[in-house]
Amino acid sequence: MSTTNVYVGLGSNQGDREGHLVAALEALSRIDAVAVLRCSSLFDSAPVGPPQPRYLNAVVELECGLPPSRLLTILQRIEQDLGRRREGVRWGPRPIDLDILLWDDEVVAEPNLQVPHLELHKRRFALEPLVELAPDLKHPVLGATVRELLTGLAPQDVRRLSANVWPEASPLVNES
Ligand code: A4P
Ligand code: MG
Repeated sequence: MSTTNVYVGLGSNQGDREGHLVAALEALSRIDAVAVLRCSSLFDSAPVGPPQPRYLNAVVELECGLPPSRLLTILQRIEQDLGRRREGVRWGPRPIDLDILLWDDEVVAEPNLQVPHLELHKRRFALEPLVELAPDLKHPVLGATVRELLTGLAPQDVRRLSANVWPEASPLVNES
């Protein structure tokens, strides 16, 4: 089975934010064709979009043997299982949001899935954790590395929390 390195962004700004991120990771690690390779630190970030509580964000690196559309379906099921309801508010508050940020150096352009994520290069809350994991990754459309994209961004309120806030039992424990 051929596998791909995939980067998934996690965000939560409702309820037990940390608990939701950990639960999402645990759900991902239970999927046969997915291996969780590495996790970033946690980042506390001001919301982008309408007024709402602050987010907890992170990025994980997966090894994935599934096609992109299949992983998207799985991510959406995990979001639902963790209480996500789609209420039509774009960028509104949510217990968990799982976005596919990068799929190796591939470009995916399907009606319901665009990778790289269309907002990735504008978002410090996604780029900061991604740069922590893989600063030299190239954005396959823009041609710049994720570190370069981050350097060019306007300041946003994104605060790195200590790397070891993940609970000990969690597969999210950062090995760095
Ligand atoms: N979709 C297309 N491409 C992708 C992709 N690469 N990954 C489609 C995941 N989904 C993708 O998403 C809407 C549709 O996007 C999905 O049906 C899927 O087919 P959604 O999760 O239902 O709705 P959404 O999340 O409200 O919309 P959107 O545009 O995906 O929002 P984002 O980009 O997820 O932003 N501020 C901070 N500080 N931290 C955050 O994490 N997150 C958001 C949500 C807003 N503000 C934030 C944060
Ligand atoms: Mg989303």
